[in-house]
Amino acid sequence: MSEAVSSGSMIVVSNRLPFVLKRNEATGRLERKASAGGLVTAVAPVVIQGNGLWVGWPGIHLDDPNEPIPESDPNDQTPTAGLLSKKVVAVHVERGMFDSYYNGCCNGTFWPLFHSMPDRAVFSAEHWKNYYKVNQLFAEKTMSALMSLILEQKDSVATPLVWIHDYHLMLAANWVRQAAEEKDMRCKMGFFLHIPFPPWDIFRLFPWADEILQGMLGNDMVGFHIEDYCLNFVDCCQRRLGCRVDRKGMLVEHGGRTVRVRPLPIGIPFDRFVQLAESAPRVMLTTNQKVVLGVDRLDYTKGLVHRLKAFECLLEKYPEHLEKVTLLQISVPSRTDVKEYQDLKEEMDQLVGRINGRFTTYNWSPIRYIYGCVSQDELAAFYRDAAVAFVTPLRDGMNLVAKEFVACQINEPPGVLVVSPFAGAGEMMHEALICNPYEIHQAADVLHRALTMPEDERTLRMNYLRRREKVHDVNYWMKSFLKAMGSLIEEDGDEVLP
Ligand code: GDG
Repeated sequence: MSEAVSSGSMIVVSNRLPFVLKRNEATGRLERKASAGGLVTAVAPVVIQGNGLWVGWPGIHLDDPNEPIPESDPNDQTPTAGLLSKKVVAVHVERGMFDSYYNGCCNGTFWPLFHSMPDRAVFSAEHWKNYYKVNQLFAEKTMSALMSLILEQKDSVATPLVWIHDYHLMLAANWVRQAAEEKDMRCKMGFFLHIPFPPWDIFRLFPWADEILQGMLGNDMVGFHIEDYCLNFVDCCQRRLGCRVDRKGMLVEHGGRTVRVRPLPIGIPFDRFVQLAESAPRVMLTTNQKVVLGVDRLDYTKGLVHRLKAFECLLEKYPEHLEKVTLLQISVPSRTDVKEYQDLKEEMDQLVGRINGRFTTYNWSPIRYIYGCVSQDELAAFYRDAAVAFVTPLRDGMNLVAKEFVACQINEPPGVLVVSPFAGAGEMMHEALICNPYEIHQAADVLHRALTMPEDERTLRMNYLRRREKVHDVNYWMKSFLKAMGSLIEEDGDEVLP
């Protein structure tokens, strides 16, 4: 599939830049550390080709915020290699304020609340104040980026596009819009939420819910992974703000404007994962054992404790799997300075120890637990050689692991995807086995079914799953966004209206 092309230059605004800055201890110089995520892979080329800009936090607190951002290393092969430092706008935030905004409000409030886990959410006026201020800072930087872009391209007739990402920046749009209007500058604004948008009954718990909705409605288009999240959002706008809405057309009227709401399910760089799977060496445990694979950030939304218990239940209920099946769980450390995440790590360590202590024999342990990050090559090899991917979040916006697994399933006969219905991926990947992670016994039954599924059924299901993900890859997602914004240039050069 050809790459997406935007009619106007794009300014991407995200909490983090598409790379982080690290200080080289030996030289004292700043260096870029690349990020290899699918989002960056799809979006960076559009920003670079269209001479756009990227606004975000550089991942480091600098004593001198004017210290220049380094250019990429000449050997850099990643998608952001061509992103010149003059096209990068770093948002520097004072350490205490950043901590309150990021750990406090984003990860302590919005993350659990939007994943429908309100008991874990902390509502603090102080954190909210800092969230507000940081969003203002991002909006100011975005505004100056927009001005410089318009000055640079003053002869261009195309309207620039501002694309704001995720729950960190739900308030930024209105400030940008108002400033642009005051200065008589044209721009289109879009927002995409990578996590679920919760139902009204959960969302209304947030004390400053009006401001969030108004902030999101500052955009021309608001995108979510799936239709359910769109409908939740539309519902909240109607019930909380009293907006006129059109559920069928997914439109919300607010402040004399009509905002489009669209499901835009994210995809993965499918072909890149296939290539990785084709070239990655074998890394599996032993040839006569089946591997059930789990890959997640260590996060309470991912259902890791439930998963281990379901696997334990499988070994109890179906002893034929003893010494034949291993759960390989890769848990990437995440938000390690937050107590809840430290507690989860402790709970996982104990559970792995208890289950292994209970079942281990002299030549087999039921669980291999990696607390750390593996390389993309290794990851692709694990995806390729696993018999089952056991993707069981309690709640998840989409879940890219499920998609990456099917892309890497190039062996004949293939393995089986088991996915939770509470992930966006569970909603879209119809040929996977669906498993409710809260029902431990049923989850064990589904896992048994996956491990004993006949080859022809595995092949049939996997072929459909792979076909869908290949077509609906991350570049398709990028195009869908541009199309929803009326900014996609089709191959024949025409703009596609929303
Ligand atoms: C948010 C939403 C939504 C994991 N372990 C390793 C590794 N990974 C990579 C995977 C995958 C990514 O991390 C995880 O993506 P998920 O989608 O599963 O989850 P979140 O990080 O929570 O992402 C989510 C997503 O945004 C996109 O919109 O799907 O719902 O929560 O790409 O490959 N990569 C490497 N080593 C590892 O050990 N190299």
